[in-house]
Amino acid sequence: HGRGGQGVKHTFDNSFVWGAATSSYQIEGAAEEDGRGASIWDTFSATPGKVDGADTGAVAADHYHRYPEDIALMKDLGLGAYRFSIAWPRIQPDGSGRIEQRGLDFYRRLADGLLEAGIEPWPTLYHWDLPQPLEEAGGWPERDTALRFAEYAAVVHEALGDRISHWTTLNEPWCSAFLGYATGRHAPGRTEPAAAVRAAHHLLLGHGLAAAAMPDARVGITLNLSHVSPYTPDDHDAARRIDGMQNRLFLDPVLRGEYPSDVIADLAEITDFSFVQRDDLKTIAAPPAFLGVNYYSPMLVSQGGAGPTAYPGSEHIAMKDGGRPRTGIGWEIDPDGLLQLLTRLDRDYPLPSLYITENGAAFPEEIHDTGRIDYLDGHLRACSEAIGRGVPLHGYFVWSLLDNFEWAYGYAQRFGIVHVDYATQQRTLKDSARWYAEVIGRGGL
Ligand code: PNW
Repeated sequence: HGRGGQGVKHTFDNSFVWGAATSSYQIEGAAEEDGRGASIWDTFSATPGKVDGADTGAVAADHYHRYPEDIALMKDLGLGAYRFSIAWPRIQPDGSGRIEQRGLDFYRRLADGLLEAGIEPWPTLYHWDLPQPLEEAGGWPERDTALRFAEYAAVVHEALGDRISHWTTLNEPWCSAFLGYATGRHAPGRTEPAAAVRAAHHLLLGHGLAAAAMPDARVGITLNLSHVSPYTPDDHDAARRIDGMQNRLFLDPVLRGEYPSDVIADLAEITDFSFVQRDDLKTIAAPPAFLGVNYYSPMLVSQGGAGPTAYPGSEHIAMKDGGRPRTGIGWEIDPDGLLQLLTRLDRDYPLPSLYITENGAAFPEEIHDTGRIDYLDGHLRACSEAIGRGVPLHGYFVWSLLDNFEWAYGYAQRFGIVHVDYATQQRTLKDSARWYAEVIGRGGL
């Protein structure tokens, strides 16, 4: 600690990475092109009642065809880096074995176009589009899925390794495990708490095995973390539990090589962790090159919930309203929660470099999105403050570059700094994109 201090406010050094993020299923479309196989999100979004408006990612923002235009737009904004994800079913339509060259070629063209525009490509290997055949074999609750993921990672690394300097294995394994297998709000839509915990472990194992399968690569992982507070002084145990499931269940194995003992105890009636095999934690804890942090909103919790939640074993805990303003999707806005989270990470863990790999907001305004500018400005101030307090934060990616398929909300929720007219696929810069370009241009707020 000790860098900065009082005098240094809202400044980012020259090497700070200014980026924007997307993911494959949310923007690409072209779901049946060039040999792409089906993913769990194709299946899930085609199931009545799962996605608002019965929307699917079949066309999305048509980025698969429009990527040259999208790269040009990123260049105009002055982005230093672009975080995107690689669709596993484009590379291995069956989830293992056979490799689809046309899928690899697409990401090679994308990476080359970015490099030519002076933008660093930051691929994520898994942003939720599991090949459907692997779900049919049991999905992430099965250990074999982790082995298949490492096989896929090796294929992609072999093909693109010379172009990529920062790899991310997983995006938000909490969502994959607990929204996918506990609440069923996300694909594959299963509601099996014990399987969800196994999924969490096999996702983490997949991360570790993938990192080991990519020799000499700089490999990190992205977690969705939150700042969890008790609603009243009587709610400290509720906060401990939710912090355990949301944050420490993922942070501790990756950064310390162990599962938190209190979380294991909390889950005792659901699972005994016997799926953890010898050396798994060693594999998971191979030091990551960086930790990606996705932050949107804080959590305020109390005793007294009822029924199934995204937190197996914590069904008796309720999420409370902190009384702060909310974004269009209904998430509370609290930049201080990001500052608290970042300083807590620095205090409690041996940290590698940190990057905010997602932060942003959904608002209904089409072009004049002052709410989004305020949101981003507030959270960047929190980043700057954290850096001033010694947190090793080296970059920031806005979620999202483009309006896109917002999972269970479909196209109704728009996170883009660039507006997409889905009827014409026309892109229009929102005021927040112009604002962000100015921030990047001057290297800070
Ligand atoms: C993240 N939750 O998703 C994802 O990484 C993005 O793909 C997504 O578009 C973005 O945040 C905005 O939602 C989340 O319910 C989805 O806790 C849901 C939750 C958290 C993150």
